[in-house]
Amino acid sequence: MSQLKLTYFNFHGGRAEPARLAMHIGNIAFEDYRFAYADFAEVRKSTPFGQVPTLHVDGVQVTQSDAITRYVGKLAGLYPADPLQALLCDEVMCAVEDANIKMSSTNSVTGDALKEARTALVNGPLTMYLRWLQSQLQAHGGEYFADHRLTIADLKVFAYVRGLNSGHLDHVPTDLVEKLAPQLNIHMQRIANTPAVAQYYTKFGL
Ligand SMILES: N[C@@H](CCC(=O)N[C@@H](CS)C(=O)NCC(=O)O)C(=O)O
Repeated sequence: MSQLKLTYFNFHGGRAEPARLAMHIGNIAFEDYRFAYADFAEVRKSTPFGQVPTLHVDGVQVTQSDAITRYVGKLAGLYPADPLQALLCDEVMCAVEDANIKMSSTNSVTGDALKEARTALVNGPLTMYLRWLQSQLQAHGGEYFADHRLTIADLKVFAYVRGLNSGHLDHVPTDLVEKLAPQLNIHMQRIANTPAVAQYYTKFGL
């Protein structure tokens, strides 16, 4: 088995959370290297794009969160073997990543401009993505996004919905998901209650 080291911020969310969860669920040993936000300026110097997460595989550094999640998802048995189910899984992950990028574009905005940008995001793209995700979930049986079982698409949406509900994103109402796409909260709870996921957060006292 390759030696794996995942580098990301020291919080339970964001772009590395699906990979962390996948490796925990799949019993894949890895170094979970977490750093404080204050250390980001230093850490980013060692990454090709000044971004995290990165994954070192036997010392070779790899970027791009979804590529990393897909790789560890395959190791963990959480990625569909069937090409069509893999396509559906990827589609959901890419849509969430597009939504992440739109949110990231507002991160450096402050004051009234932030309120305006986030409100426009909530009423436009976020509404669209959340409704679409809910419709995808329902179209594929209502429990999981692809393959009729837990895949990395579920882990990606789980981390995304938790982030939106968290109250850490200024001007994103914490009841947004509940109002627009309540099935996604039910899905989030289903994933949270999956024994390996529940055990993972218990380990951190959450
Ligand atoms: N496409 C990259 C984007 C990574 C990314 O934007 N990461 C954020 C943290 S979640 C970051 O490092 N931002 C700093 C920057 O882009 O300058 C991926 O999916 O890994």
